[in-house]
Amino acid sequence: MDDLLHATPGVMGMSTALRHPLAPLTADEIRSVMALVHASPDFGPKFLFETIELKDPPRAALDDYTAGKSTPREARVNVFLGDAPGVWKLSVSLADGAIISKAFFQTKKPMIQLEQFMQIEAVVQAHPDFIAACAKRGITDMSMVCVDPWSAGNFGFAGEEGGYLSHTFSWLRLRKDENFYAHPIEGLNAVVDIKAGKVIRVDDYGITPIPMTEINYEAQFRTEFRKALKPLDIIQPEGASFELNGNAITWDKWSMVIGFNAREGLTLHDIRYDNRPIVNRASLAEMVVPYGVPENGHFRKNVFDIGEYGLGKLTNSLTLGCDCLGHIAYLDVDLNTMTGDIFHIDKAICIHEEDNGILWKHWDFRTERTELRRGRKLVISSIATVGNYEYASYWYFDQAGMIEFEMKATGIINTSACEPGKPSKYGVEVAPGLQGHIHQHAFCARLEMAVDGPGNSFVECNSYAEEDDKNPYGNAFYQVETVLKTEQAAARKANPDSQRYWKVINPNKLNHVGKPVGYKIYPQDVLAHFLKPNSPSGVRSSFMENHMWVTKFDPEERYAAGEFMNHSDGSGGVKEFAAQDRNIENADLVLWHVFGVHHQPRPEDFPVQPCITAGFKLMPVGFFDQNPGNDVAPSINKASKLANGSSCCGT
Ligand SMILES: [Cu+2]
Repeated sequence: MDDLLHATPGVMGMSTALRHPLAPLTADEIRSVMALVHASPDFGPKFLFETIELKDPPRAALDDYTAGKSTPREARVNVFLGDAPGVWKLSVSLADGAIISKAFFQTKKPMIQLEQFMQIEAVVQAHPDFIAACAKRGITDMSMVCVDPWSAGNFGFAGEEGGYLSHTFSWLRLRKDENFYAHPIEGLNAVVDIKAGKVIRVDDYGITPIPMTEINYEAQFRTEFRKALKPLDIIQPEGASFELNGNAITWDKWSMVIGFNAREGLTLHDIRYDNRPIVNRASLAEMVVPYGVPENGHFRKNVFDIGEYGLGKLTNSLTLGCDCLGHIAYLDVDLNTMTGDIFHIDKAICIHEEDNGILWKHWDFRTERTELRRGRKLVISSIATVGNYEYASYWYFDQAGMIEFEMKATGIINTSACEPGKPSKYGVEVAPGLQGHIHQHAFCARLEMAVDGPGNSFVECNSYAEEDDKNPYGNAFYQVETVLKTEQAAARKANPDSQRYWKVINPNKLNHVGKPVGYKIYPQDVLAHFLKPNSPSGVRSSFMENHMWVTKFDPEERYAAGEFMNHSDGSGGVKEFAAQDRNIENADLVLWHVFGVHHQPRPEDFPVQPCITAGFKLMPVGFFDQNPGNDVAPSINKASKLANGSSCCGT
């Protein structure tokens, strides 16, 4: 390869012998990548790091690992300069200590980095026009002005061409630790050139009084609490039932490998039940939060929290007994800082078991015999904070072959000010003079399917009422299954009128009634799409135009809204992938499921929002010959007690 850059002393000979080929890069591996780039004559120490992540190895690496052979590790690396445009995309061989490919994208912009958040606030606080606009609103202490670094989108405004920008919104904190989101500084935005470290424009849309009533959520501001409930302890006297070997986990009949990267956060790999593969790789690959407000600067709020910031880099360090209850295993993660240090997140991924109610039950009314199995689930989770919101991702695995993803959105709604009693048409007054705007949280899960191995097909299932001439009693309805054979045919919306759902089958593996084994996905939390397709935000959010996309697996087709999302023009996303219209019958498939929360804020969402949820389930359909939970052993939980104090079962 022409542009192969040869090894730099000190980064060769890395041991990869014991590392699972799908486990994330170690701190040492990330350090080696950074040293290699900084020592390279083609790059050098002034280069900044956007992301450094494992490049997923080919599937054969798993066989090598099983056979005890190490796998050469590769990293995907995006770098940029602080004083010039563009992003360089590199592949780095960790085994050889060499950059093995590089490509330069002059017009692309790196993601906004966590380290830049406070720099953006500082330059806005110090700008004379912004200070003057604050003074007009009665604000004199600029240290109390909180400036949130929103992404700027791609609106083509004069002066913004080609920039690496933030479009900011501001709030006023009245005293230390007080909830500043109760005091929006309405109608005042700044456009910041992040690399130049300067404000290029202050937009003042006019004054709306700042609501000054304190509405806090921190315990320190509350003098009274409701009577606490009695303790609820999760007791596992023999410990947890899962086994972790590095990032590989086994629990009950499940096995998988837990991954993590700066952009998607938590990823799961090689998900198997009873050693039968189901999903090769599962992640939340993109999300966007479109706000429905044309007023003031709010029309620009259309933020891609994964593609523009990265949920991984914004992941919380979790607290035992708070975020996670019971017998908890944590995984730490290591990422890169922009300038070349390790960014370590302690306790970033939480692994534990939860009681899952009853798995199944039947009482035979003739024999009066009852048979019941209690269910349990494995939970793998992480939580990211993106400005005002928290996104808590939970993957659940039950004992009957079901995989579930649940997103819990919490944190603080994005607020603006209004005249008391007169909220905007596009908002809801959650407190006098304080409103939350209508918006959605649209997520796109990317699922590399491998139902019972390679060679899968995509099937749509619709139910219909029978035609009148075949329906003498008017009760008849039936399901029609249709294999959708191309990417364009498989770009689909949900349809509650036909109870539409989809399944991924393996036509090469038949169950005991001669049908292909499969897994189904029911679109339970779909969103209507309100953005005009050719509008500045609509063109960038085109993945929302369908609830399901299916593409032929290509390891380079990774992100639903495109690879370089910040200031993107809408190109390079799943809509383009599917436009290739490849054949997807008996192929390696990727499902892109779009789901989310339609959020008209409530007064109850302030000052901090109780979790609202959206998700999906992958459920076996003919994958097993019968209920796979039949072999769960009967059990009685001896720690359970009657509420009056006596123990269960008369003992
Ligand atoms: Cu919301």
